[in-house]
Amino acid sequence: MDERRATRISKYLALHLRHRPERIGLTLDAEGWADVTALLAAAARHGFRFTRAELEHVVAANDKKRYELDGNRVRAVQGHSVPVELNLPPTPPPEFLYHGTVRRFVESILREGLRPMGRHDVHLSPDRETARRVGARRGKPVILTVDAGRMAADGHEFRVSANGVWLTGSVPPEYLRE
Ligand code: HQG
Repeated sequence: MDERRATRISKYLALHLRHRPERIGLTLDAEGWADVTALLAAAARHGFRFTRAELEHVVAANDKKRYELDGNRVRAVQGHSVPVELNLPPTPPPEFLYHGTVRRFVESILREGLRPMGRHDVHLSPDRETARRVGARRGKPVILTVDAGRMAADGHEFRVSANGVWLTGSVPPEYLRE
């Protein structure tokens, strides 16, 4: 498939499986799953037509494995702003995790900690290179180190999404350094 079309479908999925299912009259269940037949029909009704084969290709080839298919169901594995219960088990994190951001946010982050902003959880990366890419979406990246081991020892819960993103509710400033 043409890479531009794959990206277009992926962005369409992100919008409707993470943020605004109601925009096309789609319903997600409590765990974020949408019925594939219903999704394809809703998209077509709203002027964007793609096939099940194209959906399968996008899910399989997606650079960050953002989506998962299970029979006739599809969902985003993380990144939601709509309420979903992904039922990921609490998992002990590595000693350090990383957060990629940009300079203009750093002062506020070091003062008030990392907050989930529009999403359910703060997203953390397992390595500096991934964090650098996350930060680079917004400008010259700045990488913050999160003392995840100490957070966990102090009772904070961590989960890891199917595509390797570490999730936690918030990161207080005392666990953060540049
Ligand atoms: C910042 C992408 C000021 C935070 C990526 C970030 C990731 C604060 C922005 C995933 C703050 C939120 C998530 C505070 C946090 N003061 N700024 N107290 N706390 N921020 O997009 O981590 O392509 O919601 O630094 O690869 O950038 O969508 O989070 O800049 O995995 O699959 O507020 O999104 O994945 O932005 O990215 P986001 P993120 P996908």
